[in-house]
Amino acid sequence: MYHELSFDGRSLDSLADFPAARCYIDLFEAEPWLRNVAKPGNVTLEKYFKKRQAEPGSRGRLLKEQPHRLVRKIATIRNAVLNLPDGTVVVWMDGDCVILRPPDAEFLLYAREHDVATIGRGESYTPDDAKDFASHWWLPETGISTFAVGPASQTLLDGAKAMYEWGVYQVLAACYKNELDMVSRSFSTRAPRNSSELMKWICRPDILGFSDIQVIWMLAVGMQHPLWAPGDIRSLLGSLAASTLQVPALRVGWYALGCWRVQWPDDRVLAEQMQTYNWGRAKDSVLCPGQGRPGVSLAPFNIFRYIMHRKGTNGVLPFLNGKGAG
Ligand SMILES: [Mn+2]
Repeated sequence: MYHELSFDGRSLDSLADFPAARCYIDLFEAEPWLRNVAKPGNVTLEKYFKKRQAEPGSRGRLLKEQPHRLVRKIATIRNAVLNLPDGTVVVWMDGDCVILRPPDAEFLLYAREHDVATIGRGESYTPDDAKDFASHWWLPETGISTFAVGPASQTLLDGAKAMYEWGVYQVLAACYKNELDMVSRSFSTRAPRNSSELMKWICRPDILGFSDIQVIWMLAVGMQHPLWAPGDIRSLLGSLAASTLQVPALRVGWYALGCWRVQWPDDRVLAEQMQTYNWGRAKDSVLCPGQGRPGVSLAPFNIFRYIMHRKGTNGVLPFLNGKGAG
């Protein structure tokens, strides 16, 4: 069990609440770099938000506490992925997830065959003319993510750490250095056709940022885009891009959460859970098993058969007010 007692300044006695855990890892002791990022007033983060908030139309959409909080999720996953034997499957579930079934052979096979896999959100985020690029525009919903431990997933998580420490800021600095003016207004729905257009896309405030969704997108999707091939963008991002690009063929998988009724019409457990499921923004962008395209790996099953990401309502952890952050 990961805990944050040293950061909270609380004693180990509090762990008596969780007697079932086999071992206890203090996240801030196991990942010492975390203290600096999670600390309010971090200089790099302050510089980032100062730049972003000066952009026209920033409308307070930048949550300043986001990196301090969400980096803990990345640090926890990284600690597991960097310390477990190769081939181990690490499953991340947000506190607003519920487990419907234990992982079985089908689930584990898919998870093991992909360095990283998360829920995919499809079409509504895909540029109008980029349907054939498919997953280059899918948005990860990282409430449920799996990692197959090995050099590729370990490099990915090192990249995620770097993104929080300096990478996101460095990318933004590169955006400004390129005089990509009107960064916040470049909401083209046309797919980038060259590295300069891709850079513009990547500078968008909804694409580049400190939510774990944005960080994982950048590393697992954005930087895997063919337009990142050796060229000016690569040199702009320096060692961050270089280290992630060195991962030979990061195997990215996507979990589907649509069409559950078609696939498992008699699944009562799932049907019951789905009645209370809050689709929210998901309803227009879910993918169904079997919707994969050439070069895109979409899991052959609905992830909700095993785990449901309830997005903001009580899951394995109750939220005090019944509402979480999603
Ligand atoms: Mn969640």
